Amino acid sequence: MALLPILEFPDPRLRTKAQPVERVTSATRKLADDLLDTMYEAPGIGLSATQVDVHQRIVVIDVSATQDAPLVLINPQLSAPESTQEREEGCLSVPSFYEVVPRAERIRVSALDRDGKPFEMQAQDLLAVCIQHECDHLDGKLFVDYLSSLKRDRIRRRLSKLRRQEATAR
Ligand code: GNR
Ligand code: NI
Repeated sequence: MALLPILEFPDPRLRTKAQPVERVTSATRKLADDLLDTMYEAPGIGLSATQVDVHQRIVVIDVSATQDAPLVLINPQLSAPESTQEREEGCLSVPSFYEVVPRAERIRVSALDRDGKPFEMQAQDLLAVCIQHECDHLDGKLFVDYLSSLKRDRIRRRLSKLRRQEATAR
């Protein structure tokens, strides 16, 4: 069990495009397990390797109410986006800010699982949102990028202010 520090907006490392995993090894599985530990501890419903400064295409997700249905997606690829939904999103890299973002309502996903085995799934509703949110992270994209620059800059300023207050309170 290992908890990894999560990068926060506007850290430029969050803008890195992650590389495909060429071979799923014990190191890949260790990273997936550490991502799950970190996600559950946060707590969150998803986490990407990008957010812990590892630039490989790995994400973990658990949208279950009981937080006992971990999903590991390695080299995820989205297809067949259908319809749209607007849901309030948050992000562990943009703590304490929530905004509505437009996303596909249904998607198909192909990926490798924790054992490196290819699989496909369909997703809708919150799970579809979460997968799209995590895949964006792997491409260096954040949910705040869908907002107006006015809103994004306001979030950036408020987060910097919070960070400064934390620093001086220490
Ligand atoms: O914990 C999270 N909640 C969430 C809520 C709505 C849409 C997306 C998310 S993902 C987020 C965790 C996170 O930042 N993953 O990258
Ligand atoms: Ni996020």
